[in-house]
Amino acid sequence: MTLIFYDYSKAPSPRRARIFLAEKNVPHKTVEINLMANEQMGDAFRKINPDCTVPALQLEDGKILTDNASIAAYLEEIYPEPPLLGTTPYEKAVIASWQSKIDHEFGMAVASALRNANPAMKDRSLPGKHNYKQIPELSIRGLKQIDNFLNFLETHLQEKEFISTGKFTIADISAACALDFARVVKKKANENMHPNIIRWRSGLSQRKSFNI
Ligand SMILES: N[C@@H](CCC(=O)N[C@@H](CS)C(=O)NCC(=O)O)C(=O)O
Repeated sequence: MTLIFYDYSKAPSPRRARIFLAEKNVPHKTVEINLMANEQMGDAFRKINPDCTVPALQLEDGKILTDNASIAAYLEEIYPEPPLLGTTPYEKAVIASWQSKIDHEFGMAVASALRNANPAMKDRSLPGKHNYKQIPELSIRGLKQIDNFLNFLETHLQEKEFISTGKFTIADISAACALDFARVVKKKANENMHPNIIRWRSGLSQRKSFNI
C-alpha cells in the first residue's frame, strides 16, 4: 500500500506538507479534499481525520497522521535525506524553535486576519470540526502581527540565504507558505521595506518543490 496524502491545493497548511514530500521525493498518491465544497466535513473524510482538517497522511499500514508536525517528524525518520529538521541536537532545537515562532506569530496571524473578517467564513473563525464566531478585533490584531513579523524577518534575513541553520529547512517552507497566503489579506513583502525577504523568497522559487 502506498502513502496517501490528503491535500487541498489552494490552502497553506497542506501546501507545507506537499513541499516537504516533494523535497524528500517521497512516492505517494494525492487525494484532493475540496474545502470550498466542505468535503472536510463529510462522513468519508471524518473517517480519515475526525478533526476535519488537511493535511493528513495515511501510512502504508493504514495509520493516519493528521497535522504538519507529525507528518514532518515521520517523514524525516523514514526519509532522512535531505534533512529538513536538522541533524545535530542544537540544529534540531533551533529549527523547532523557528517552527513554533512562525506558526504562532505568522501562520496563525494570517489565518486569524482572514478568518475573523471574511464574510464567507462566518462562524468559521478557526479551522476544524467546531464552529466559532468571528471576532473582528482578532482580524485587526492579526494584520498588525503580520506587519511585525515581516519587519522582524526582514532584519533577520540580512546576509542570510535561509531562515535557520544556514541550510534550507522546514522553517523556510513554513514561512514561505504563510507569506504567500498573506496575499488573501492584502499583505506582502515589498521591495522598499523588505528587500531581504524578497531575495530569500525568490531563491526558494528556484526549487522544484515550490512549483508544484
Ligand atoms: N494543525 C494543522 C492545521 C491545519 C489547518 O488549519 N488546515 C486548514 C487548511 S489551511 C483546514 O483544514 N481548514 C478546514 C476548515 O477551515 O474547515 C496543521 O498545520 O497540520
